Amino acid sequence: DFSSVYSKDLLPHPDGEKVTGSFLQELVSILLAYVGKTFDRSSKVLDFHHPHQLKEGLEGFSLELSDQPENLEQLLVDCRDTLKYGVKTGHPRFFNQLSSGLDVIGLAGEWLTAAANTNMFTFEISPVFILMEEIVLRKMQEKVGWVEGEGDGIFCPGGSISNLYSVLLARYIRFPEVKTRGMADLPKLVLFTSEHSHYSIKKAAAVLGIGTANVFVVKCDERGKMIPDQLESSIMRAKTAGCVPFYVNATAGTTVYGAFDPLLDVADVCAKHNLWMHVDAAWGGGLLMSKRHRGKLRGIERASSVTWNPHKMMGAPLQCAVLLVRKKGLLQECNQLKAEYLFQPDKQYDVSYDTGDKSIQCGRHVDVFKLWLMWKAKGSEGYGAQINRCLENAEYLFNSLCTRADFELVCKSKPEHSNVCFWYIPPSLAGMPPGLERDRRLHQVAPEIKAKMMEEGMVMISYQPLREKVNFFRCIFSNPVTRKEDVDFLLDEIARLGHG
Ligand code: ABU
Repeated sequence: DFSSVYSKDLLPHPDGEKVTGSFLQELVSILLAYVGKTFDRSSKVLDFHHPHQLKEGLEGFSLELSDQPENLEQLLVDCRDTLKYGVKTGHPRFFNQLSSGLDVIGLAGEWLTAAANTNMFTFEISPVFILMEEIVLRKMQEKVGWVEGEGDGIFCPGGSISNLYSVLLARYIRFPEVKTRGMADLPKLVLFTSEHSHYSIKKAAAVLGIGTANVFVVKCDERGKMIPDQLESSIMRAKTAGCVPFYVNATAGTTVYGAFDPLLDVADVCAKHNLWMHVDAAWGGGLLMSKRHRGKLRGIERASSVTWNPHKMMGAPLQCAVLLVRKKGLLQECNQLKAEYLFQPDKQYDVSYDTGDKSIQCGRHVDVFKLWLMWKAKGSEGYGAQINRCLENAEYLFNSLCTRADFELVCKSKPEHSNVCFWYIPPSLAGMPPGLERDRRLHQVAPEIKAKMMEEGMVMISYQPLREKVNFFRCIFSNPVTRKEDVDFLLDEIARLGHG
């Protein structure tokens, strides 16, 4: 009973050791119960409440902060409730997001990271983590296919920031004066990305003062792959208009369709026009771990930079995202400001290990340890097998959808990644001819089913419209504990909820 115990009674209080141990043991019990429930198919994925309900407070769970300290019993109840009203993203029936799963070794890594509570900017305070970062980044560069001796990188707070770095570096290498003089003296820069690429490329253009209007959006084929001829003609059009192309983003694993741009063709176009080639493999990068699937990223070795998020397909706990850069030293040159209070050149060790000035951040969370630990636990082979399992589930779903009359695939061809996109066709729309009225009604089906699904809480999948396509479901497999029975459950649930 912790009802008369307060945080002041914990360590470093001189008598705090025992009570600290008991408190943390109690917390671990709560976390273990949560981990157990996460893997239990009979437990809910979520216990949905509207924002106003959570804000008003539920059964003694108040989000409000008080002036007086609350006792540790209350804090433990709050911890339990925080998990209770959250979403179990590691549940085998959570198909909603690219990042999912609850890897026990990854979790252990995250706990250790929190206990160490240090900062990645200097070797001085993160000696082990800095070296781990170097080793993990080198391993990832090897997987990309860069030769020994080239390659650099950094762990970033998410793929959008990695993509932002790539635009920053591409601009800097071409116009290094931008670092001191800003954009005023630069010509009209333009960059290229496909219509299915992630919105963070446009966001990077906005943040870096290039402007979203200077992002040329290149057309894709029906599978969502960039069309190289369209890229070439966009570049020519930009040049004719007096703009200066400097950067192309190709996507390896688009967010919705999971499409892979033809990287070799894009690399040829970039080489011809002397453009920086970035590959946003935030989602698709994980496939590099699989001998069976890595060929889908052929050409990535010709990229100048690569975004790769291990918190997606590799199941590392959020967040764990990487930018890899082919040219060694460029990150440092582009971003360093040599703050004297932090990066003193006269320290007693090799200060090239003070990697913090490569970053646009100052404080940087330790994201490497959990991945390093997971990689050790699985080995590269084990990681490959995990990726294969996820893609096998996607193929199983695709095959199941092919046999069912109440569902319709968005892309008729076998998925390249683990995204499977489809419509549910309720009996009221079965046999209805294609046209505006059918589209109008079909557009409402997925959101209505999703709303009911969230109220019941037994499974979770996302939906979206895409260009001319009305709302459809997107199922993602990145959780290795998901099995075929979960796929069957998903389809049966959608049909049950949508049948009415
Ligand atoms: N950064 C893209 C993640 C989007 C998704 O999980 O659907």
